[in-house]
Amino acid sequence: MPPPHNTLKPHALMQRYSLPRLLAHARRHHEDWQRAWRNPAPKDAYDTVIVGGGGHGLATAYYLAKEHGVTDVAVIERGYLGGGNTGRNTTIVRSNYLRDASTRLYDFALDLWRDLSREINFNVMFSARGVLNLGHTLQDMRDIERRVGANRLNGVDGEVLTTAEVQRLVPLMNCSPTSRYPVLGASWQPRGGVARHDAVAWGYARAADALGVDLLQQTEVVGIRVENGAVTGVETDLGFIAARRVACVVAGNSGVLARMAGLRLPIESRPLQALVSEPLKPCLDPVVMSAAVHCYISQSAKGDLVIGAGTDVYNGYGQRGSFPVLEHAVAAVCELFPAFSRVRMNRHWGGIVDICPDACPVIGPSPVRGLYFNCGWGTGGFKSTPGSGYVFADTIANERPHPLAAPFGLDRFASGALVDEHGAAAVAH
Ligand code: FAD
Ligand code: PYC
Repeated sequence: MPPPHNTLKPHALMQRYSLPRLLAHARRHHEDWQRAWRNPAPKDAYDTVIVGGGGHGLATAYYLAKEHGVTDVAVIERGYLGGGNTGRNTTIVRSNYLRDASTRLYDFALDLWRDLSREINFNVMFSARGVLNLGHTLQDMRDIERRVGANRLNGVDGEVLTTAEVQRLVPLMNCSPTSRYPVLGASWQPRGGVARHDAVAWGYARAADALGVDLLQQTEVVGIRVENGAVTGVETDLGFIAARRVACVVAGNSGVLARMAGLRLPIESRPLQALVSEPLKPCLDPVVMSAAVHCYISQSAKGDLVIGAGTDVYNGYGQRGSFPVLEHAVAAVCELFPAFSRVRMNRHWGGIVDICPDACPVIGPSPVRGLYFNCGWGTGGFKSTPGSGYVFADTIANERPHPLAAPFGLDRFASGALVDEHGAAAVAH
């Protein structure tokens, strides 16, 4: 362990933590760890196959087993669990959407977040530190008032704050009336916050495994077999796995999976980037989002600033984004928080987000019998992980849409009953 205040000189620190000593330490203290989940060989057939081992796929598997007793389930993940958008997002959780259908869905998820650590016996570090959505123009403020009003009608917490109230919550923010886009106020959702994203994947994985779900990592689905209009299983790089039901939960790869079954989804896949700074002492308590200056920022429990950007303007499947988008987000952070201009950035990365024309998800059956899709969460699906898994599991088990999922079927793109949430998505795309 390091001495309490690191009083050692750099060369003494180097000696104390030299590579051989670190390796010896690792050997001594990392022995006999139990596996968090089994590493089973794939069976020839399952009742239900879930493609995609992100938070949504794992949560779906957990609730299928826990709530519906469906345990003959495999989650097939081509990489490692949580290695997609689940482990790449900026961890913001809130439910302040505009439309009734989406507000209810996200608020159902928010309720599940509050007890999730206990539910799955894994600390997901949900921290309800509150979420601010800043307004910089009169139109922003009108939209904020409308959205907070709509939230309250749905029983969702929300307040409209003045500039002075925002400044009290975030003393470091530049709220000067002479700034380029002055902060005129904000919406404030106190129950919103952040959670530790990879813990969510690990927690659901361990809990699902304990209920008998097979987690098959490093296994890629390369085809979907359909006979007489019904799904019969998936082709993987390890061979065919039969299944009565197949649920695709693959975020930015949803279009690719749909094509394997001869379907086209109204989804575009785009890179979305984020970055983290070096750790700082606590200086930013709530989550701050600005759709106008355009950045979102929070401080993690470890102290680093977690910063997000807009999507790239082109479609793509690379888990990296373009430099101008990143530069724009960092410029926005410096504009809102001049003190952060001296903070060094440690890492940045990208994920592939799946965006529907109305910025809302697809949860439900497809025209192929037994084939389900949960996708289109775009830039905002982390917050819904528990709720999405819960309602999707219910939809699959009962072979009809859960009432909260019903407005989010694929049929809305034919009927025209879209649920436009571009404003509340709060991320430029
Ligand atoms: P993923 O976690 O992407 O899981 C899908 C999995 O499917 C992947 O692991 C992938 O490897 C696997 N897969 C794909 N194809 C195959 C195949 N053929 N065979 C087998 N497996 C396959 N949302 C918020 O609510 N708040 C935020 O602050 C936020 N910030 C974000 C910031 C960034 C930079 C990004 C990229 C996203 C952000 N999001 C946010 C969105 C959120 O991360 C996603 O909506 C959510 O995590 C999607 O979860 P998922 O389980 O559906 O997808
Ligand atoms: O949906 O709240 C959100 C969000 C924040 C950052 C990316 N998405």
